[in-house]
Amino acid sequence: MLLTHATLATMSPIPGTGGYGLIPDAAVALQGDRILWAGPMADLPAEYRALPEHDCQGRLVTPGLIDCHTHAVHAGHRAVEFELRLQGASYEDIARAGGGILSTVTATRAASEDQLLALALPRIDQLIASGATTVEVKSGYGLTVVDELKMLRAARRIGLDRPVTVRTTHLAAHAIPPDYKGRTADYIAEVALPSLHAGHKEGLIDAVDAFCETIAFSVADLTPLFAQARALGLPVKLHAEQLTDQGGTAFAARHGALSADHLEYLSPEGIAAMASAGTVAVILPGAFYTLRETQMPPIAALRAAGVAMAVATDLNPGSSPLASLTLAMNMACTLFRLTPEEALMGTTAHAARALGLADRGRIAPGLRADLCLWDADHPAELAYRIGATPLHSRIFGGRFDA
Ligand code: DI6
Ligand code: FE
Repeated sequence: MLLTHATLATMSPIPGTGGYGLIPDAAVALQGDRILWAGPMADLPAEYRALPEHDCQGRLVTPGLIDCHTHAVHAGHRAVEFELRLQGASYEDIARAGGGILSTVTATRAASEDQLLALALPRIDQLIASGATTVEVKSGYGLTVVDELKMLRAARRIGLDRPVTVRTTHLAAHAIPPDYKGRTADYIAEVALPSLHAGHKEGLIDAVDAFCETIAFSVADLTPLFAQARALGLPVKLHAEQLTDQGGTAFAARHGALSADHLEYLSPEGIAAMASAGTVAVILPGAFYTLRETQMPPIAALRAAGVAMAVATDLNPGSSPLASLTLAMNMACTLFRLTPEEALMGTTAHAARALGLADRGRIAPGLRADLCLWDADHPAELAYRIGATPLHSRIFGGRFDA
């Protein structure tokens, strides 16, 4: 296929094209699920001119968007908790009283794998409608070996039912279930590690994550888990410094983490550790917004240190019931002062890095043909609109959605 008359944001800047790698009146040649060529119409090699043509009529064309942090598989909702917070309860108060993550655990344990899949698909459809072509999905609401595996299997099946690549992340170290209260090391030994081994054996795990927080796990608790992940050859990432500074980011960076996520309370030492390890900072404005946080992640310092920033929805029933990547980009700009260019880099090239995927996130020869066509003529429009997604159409693996 040959896309013609596109306004291309390649996110692969070449001198003179700015950070978006913007090419007006461009063409993109696709073959199978790969990009063959992209550049100005005037430079289109003769050999591609005979390909079946799709005229983009000047529309903006970007890489397919990537949501690199979601908890899209879960049962139940937490609207009542939303009401409680509006009456003054904090996220931590609710978690300590046995609500919060643990209430979603109860609902998720009660659901079958088929039910979890059926509940996740409409959420994934909303992400797809906002331009997603790759979505990461975490476990973490099972907290038993059987239920963590059930979540991972449901997550894998999403990619069979929908035109989207799913990357699965093991997050058994998300919360300590009531029967392990005060026995964190036993939980890691009896649930987190065995579910990691079993899930890895079944090919269900692309990365390992954990929640490093006073209400969850400490760096010391997580040391055996990250050591085991690395021993299995699995990359790690971490929910770090969301509510307090636990030194989780520096710990994750020491394990070569793909990303550290949230980061509101990140210290200068944490930033330096990320910069030297090449760890991506995943910014999650939906959780900041929902919890009405006031401490902002240190965006200017991350930028100054050259740390790549990604933007994701954190789609989950408690702290971020957000199912739109373009709205996440808008929030990242308005709440955190990312530039629209950083926000789009954050849902394309940098999100790919946060997942360890070298074959997507930019428009360049050899990369996957995952593209979005937008009813927009400038890439800043994607982050600028609030709750309106100007997606015109999507190409996944070289094919337009039916
Ligand atoms: N941080 C988050 O933002 C989600 N998990 C985490 O560790 C929230 C999960 C939830 O509240 O259900
Ligand atoms: Fe999260």
